[in-house]
Amino acid sequence: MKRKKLWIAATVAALLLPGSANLTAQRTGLPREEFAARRAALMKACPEGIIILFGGALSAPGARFRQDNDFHYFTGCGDLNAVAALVPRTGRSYLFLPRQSEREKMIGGLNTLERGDGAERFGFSEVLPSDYLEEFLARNVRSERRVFYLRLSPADALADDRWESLIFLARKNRSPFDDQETLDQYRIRKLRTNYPWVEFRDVGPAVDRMRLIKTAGEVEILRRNGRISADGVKQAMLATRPGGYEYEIEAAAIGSILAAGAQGPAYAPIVGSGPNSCVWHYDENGRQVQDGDLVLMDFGADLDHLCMDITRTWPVSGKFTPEQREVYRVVLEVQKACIEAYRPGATAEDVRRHVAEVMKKKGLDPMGLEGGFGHHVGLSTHDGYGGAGPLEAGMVFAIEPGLYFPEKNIGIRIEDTVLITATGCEVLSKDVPKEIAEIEKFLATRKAR
Ligand SMILES: [Mn+2]
Repeated sequence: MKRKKLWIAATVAALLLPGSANLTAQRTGLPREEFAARRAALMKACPEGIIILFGGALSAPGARFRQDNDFHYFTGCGDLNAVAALVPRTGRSYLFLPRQSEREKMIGGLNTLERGDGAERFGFSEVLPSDYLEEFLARNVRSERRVFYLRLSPADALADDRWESLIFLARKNRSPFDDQETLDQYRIRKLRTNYPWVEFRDVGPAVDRMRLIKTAGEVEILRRNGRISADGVKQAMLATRPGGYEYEIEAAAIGSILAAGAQGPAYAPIVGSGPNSCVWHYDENGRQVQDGDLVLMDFGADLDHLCMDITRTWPVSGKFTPEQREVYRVVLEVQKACIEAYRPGATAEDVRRHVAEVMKKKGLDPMGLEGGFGHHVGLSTHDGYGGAGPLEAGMVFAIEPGLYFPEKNIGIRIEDTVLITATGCEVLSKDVPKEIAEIEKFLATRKAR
């Protein structure tokens, strides 16, 4: 009996020891100095009052918690129910977290408050319990200018940018019993009720401006993600066989990225065979794949909170039919011409013009396809405001032209994620075969099963 008690005590101690804190440790590829530098830059952009950033409060059922993108960007902290407060006048940053019960600590591990290493790990001036947050604001709002900077813009999500999230919210609200306010709306309303004389400003534009241009540290993670995700798509190609299922193709890619250290996919993987290749965001992935089908796979990993977005289309048989080949070639030439035109200073119109010139020179009918900007990629797969202004070095874009002919079961999309460099762009997802001959050669290496 005594022995058993000792064993339990030892187990509890092991769970509570600092050495076992990796139960809640965040795999972030960036050093604490980068998060501290981002906070300093945000305080420079929003120099008055108090900046308040809220972290995620709930984890999706059955899924690992993924921190709110904006919160992650400025803290690196992956704990639930966290709030950060930055005071630009003093340059100090504070992290607020709930105290945990012994039971919570045992089941889920310690949060940063209980571990007591918030300064060391994330560079915060102080880590304080959440029940002190109201008093903190009350105390500081007196000495600071009466301004609160917080996110008044919509929150983004793993796969959706701010404006897409807004659209999905509008769709949800169509149903009269699903139209409750969001957590952000509640937080804003509560702060406005408690501090009606304070001026509220949106921190969103400053945050987006920073997130748009990737740092050297982020570029390294994105390059690694490009390699990992490319390998995932290659494994999926090799797993493709007539009579197999779309989900087997998905499984090969997921297994590959997880084994390489990614946290998961950057969005619900799309594996559309035959008619499903024509549904842009098809993600049921349940159909049996037939000989003669095309498979369109849109896939990328989420690595250390940075996403990758790749699409390839390949023939199940290993050889494109002449009709598939003809459409493929058009999409490929448009995609390559886009990549050629992506460089600092280029506008969507510049890309469109270049694509039109290339197609004319090659004597190809673009079948209605035009070049232009895809979408930004970053902490969210669809990142930022979308491509309005000219390109700048450090931006990361997905280029994803596609042609869809449902009456022929031909849907072809080719997508790469590229980094804008000083002189052009670097294709982060270049390791997946893209030329017709390369694809056919690679598929020929599949093992017979
Ligand atoms: Mn995309």
